[in-house]
Amino acid sequence: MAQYSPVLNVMMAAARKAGKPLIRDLGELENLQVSMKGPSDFVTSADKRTEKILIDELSRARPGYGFLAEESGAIEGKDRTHRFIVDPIDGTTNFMHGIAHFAISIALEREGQIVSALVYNPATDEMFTAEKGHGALLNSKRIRVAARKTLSHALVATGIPFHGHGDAARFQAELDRVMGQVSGIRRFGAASLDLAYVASGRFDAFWERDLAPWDIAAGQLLVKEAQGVVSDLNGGPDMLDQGSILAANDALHPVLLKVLRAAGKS
Ligand code: 2AM
Ligand code: CA
Repeated sequence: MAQYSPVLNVMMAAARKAGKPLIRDLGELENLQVSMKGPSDFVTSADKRTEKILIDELSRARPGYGFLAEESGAIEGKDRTHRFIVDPIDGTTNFMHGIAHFAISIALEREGQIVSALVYNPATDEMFTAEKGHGALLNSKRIRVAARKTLSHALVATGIPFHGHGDAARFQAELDRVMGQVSGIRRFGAASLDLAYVASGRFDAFWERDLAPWDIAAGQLLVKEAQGVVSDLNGGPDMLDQGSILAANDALHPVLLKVLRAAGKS
């Protein structure tokens, strides 16, 4: 088989096209930090422009496919069996602050299953891709989750509930439990990249709650195809519906799930 399926090539070309102007924007955002006006309108328009480029490019190549996208919501297509799940800028807060840790995330859902996925950070030009049954790649090189099996050696990423959202007390309880047992915790602020980093063995694990489907649709396939294990935080397969996720290798996943569940009961 060729390294990428035709549809993944289409997705990659769309992400690269939409990503180019974001690099220019990042430079502009560094200047905007010190202006009184602030970067928020600028970011909103970058977000909308990025999503428009992605939807235009993807629909040109695959007319009829539907969409679920952060800015536009659900767009029904003539073809009811396919839709793209799109996050134009995941890690918007980082982007707004001129921090080069954000990504375009695109997943293709076929008959309810995610079959192709990419997470692309334009600032580092790292393109993480996966196709169901064909493994995961970073810039065309095969990736695998880390082999580390001891929890006390693990570097674990998470997301902190935002002001006014989610359950801060539950997160505190989870963090307390996990922090006491692992080697370190990271909070980088872009769920799609956290999952891509688990898939490529940089992080040993990642958990977060209150996420939207477009934050995790692509990243969860990257982890699975990199031979990792992904579940919602009840241990089931309903990450996209529940908005919670735990990703790790097959040794650490059950151990961390137990720790997080115990925290819920404390
Ligand atoms: P976003 O940048 O596309 O909003 C960080 O914990 C993760 O949560 C990111 O993937 C981020 O995606 C998502 N998120 C969802 N709602 C958010 C909000 N109100 N503020 C910051 N991040 C949010
Ligand atoms: Ca997002």
